[in-house]
Amino acid sequence: MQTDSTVLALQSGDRRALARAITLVESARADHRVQALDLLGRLGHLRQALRIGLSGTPGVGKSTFIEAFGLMLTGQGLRVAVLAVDPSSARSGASILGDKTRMERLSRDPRAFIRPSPSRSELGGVARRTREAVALCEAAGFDVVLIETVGVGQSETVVAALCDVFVLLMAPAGGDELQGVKRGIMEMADLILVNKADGDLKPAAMRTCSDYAGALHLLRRRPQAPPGVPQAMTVSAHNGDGLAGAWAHIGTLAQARRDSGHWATTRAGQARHWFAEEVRQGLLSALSREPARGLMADLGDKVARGDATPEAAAAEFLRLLGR
Ligand SMILES: Nc1nc2c(ncn2[C@@H]2O[C@H](COP(=O)(O)OP(=O)(O)O)[C@@H](O)[C@H]2O)c(=O)[nH]1
Ligand SMILES: [Mg+2]
Repeated sequence: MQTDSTVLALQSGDRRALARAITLVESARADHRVQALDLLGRLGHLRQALRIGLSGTPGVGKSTFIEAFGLMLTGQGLRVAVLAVDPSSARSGASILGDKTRMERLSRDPRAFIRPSPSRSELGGVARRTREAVALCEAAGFDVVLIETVGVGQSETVVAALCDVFVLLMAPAGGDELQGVKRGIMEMADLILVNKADGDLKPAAMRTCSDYAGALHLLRRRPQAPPGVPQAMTVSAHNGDGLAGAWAHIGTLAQARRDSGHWATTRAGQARHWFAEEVRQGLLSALSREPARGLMADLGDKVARGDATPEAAAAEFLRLLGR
């Protein structure tokens, strides 16, 4: 891959160049990694997209919502990228296909770009590559990057570290189910959208929404939050009700955060987080390579023979490795 021409093609917004660049950063091959780092280093920080994290359990309507919301935005002339962080290693081909059919119109829209989750076993690995994909989408001039994740607890935390605004999508539910939402996830949400507020489900959606609004009220107020944040609203991905209101709310929040400096502080903190994460991962993978691996085996033998205590051998290992 020619990195110079790749950078130019990317910055001109070429979607095929973007897709190829994402494939490069997702590759586990060492030579690809070198090229990927070079490419990422050349992108610059001239462009910033609004990064929106979207989480919700399977079936709440994430794909349907992204299709409708994405089309609304592209209809306004905005360019929209959709990325997924899927913690399940074996995301079936059928499920990706299902998403593609739910996002059929958006995937054919020239202003949109949709990329399924990279197939990796551990969430951390997926998230690190997704972060790089976000940077590539920004360089390609996308105005909005939607980062979708299935709500399984841990993945929300990861997505929250990737986005500027975090949206939680919920389904209409009976009062009992409200208890099932983890407090930590509620605390991360900037906006709770109760989807499927249409037809027979509308009354239940409205009830659920006011339940969440009440629950949000009980959370301690976040020091940086502008008035009215977090908020619960009803939407319908099917008929489009509430989507414009949700977008307006997100826009107001993003602007308030830019004005207060919170936006820049958050991004700086996120950059620090991902740096530390890369270091941690780098150290871990160095353990499975030479010279660490051999040293570990030798010292392990010593410990097994009773010639050294585990703690003394570990200290020696770290001393030798640190040299
Ligand atoms: N009534 C209604 N059904 C919806 C709405 N959004 C999604 N659904 C349905 O909910 C089901 C799951 O939607 P999907 O987008 O695949 O959910 P995901 O698993 O969160 O991506 C599908 O049968 C959708 O047609 C909505 O706004 N109203
Ligand atoms: Mg889906």
